[in-house]
Amino acid sequence: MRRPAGSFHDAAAIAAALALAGCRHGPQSTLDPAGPAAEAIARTWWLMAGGAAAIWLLVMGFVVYALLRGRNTRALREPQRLIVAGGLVLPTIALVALLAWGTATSGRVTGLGQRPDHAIEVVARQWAWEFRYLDDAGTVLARSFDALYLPRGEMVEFRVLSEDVVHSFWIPRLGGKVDAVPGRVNLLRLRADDDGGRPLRGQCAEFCGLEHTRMAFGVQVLAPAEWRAWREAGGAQAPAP
Ligand SMILES: [Cu+2]
Repeated sequence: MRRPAGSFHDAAAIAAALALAGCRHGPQSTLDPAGPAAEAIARTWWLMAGGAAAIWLLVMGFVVYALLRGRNTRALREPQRLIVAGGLVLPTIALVALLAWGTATSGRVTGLGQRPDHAIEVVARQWAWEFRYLDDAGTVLARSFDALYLPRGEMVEFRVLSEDVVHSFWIPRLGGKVDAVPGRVNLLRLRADDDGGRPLRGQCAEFCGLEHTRMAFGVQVLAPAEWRAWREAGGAQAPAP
């Protein structure tokens, strides 16, 4: 027997599932960062969630106060003060603080100004990912398809391009996303530090056609020496992520 949709039980079950999913940390959880860029994003997320919760509690406090005033409908002595403080000053402070934080964090998220140790060319096409592992001269040493191999603790520059439509390269546990645009090379620098022994997964984050949903790839983080040996061998005996 199905309960009618929208019942309290359904809502409670959905809330519990969401809460559990948040704790369990899937392979694409932005709240389970495995590198500096993702850490900066997660910290911003918690900051915004905390700030939003504080503002919500403040407003709810006012609501409860207003309800408890009961029949005492005496007008505020200076209502303009509340409007100026709550409608102008508070949002201005909150938004300026957020802008400053976001600006200070953006370098960490994009890896701008950081010296990359390696370069990997990311080629997106309907509906697969190709990864080309380059040496310092730009020669392709190894390739992998729908599976990405990274050296732990080393900064990698991803040169992201597309062969057909716009895709988006995203490994939530490592950092932000960057679009793969035909005719352009977009750069993103990411480092995989500690994956905590939990799997990482990347996903195309831009609807790119009917098979878009299957455009995902596993990410395997290897010890640097192991990764180098794998790359030097042409990526032949690739351990499956
Ligand atoms: Cu795609």
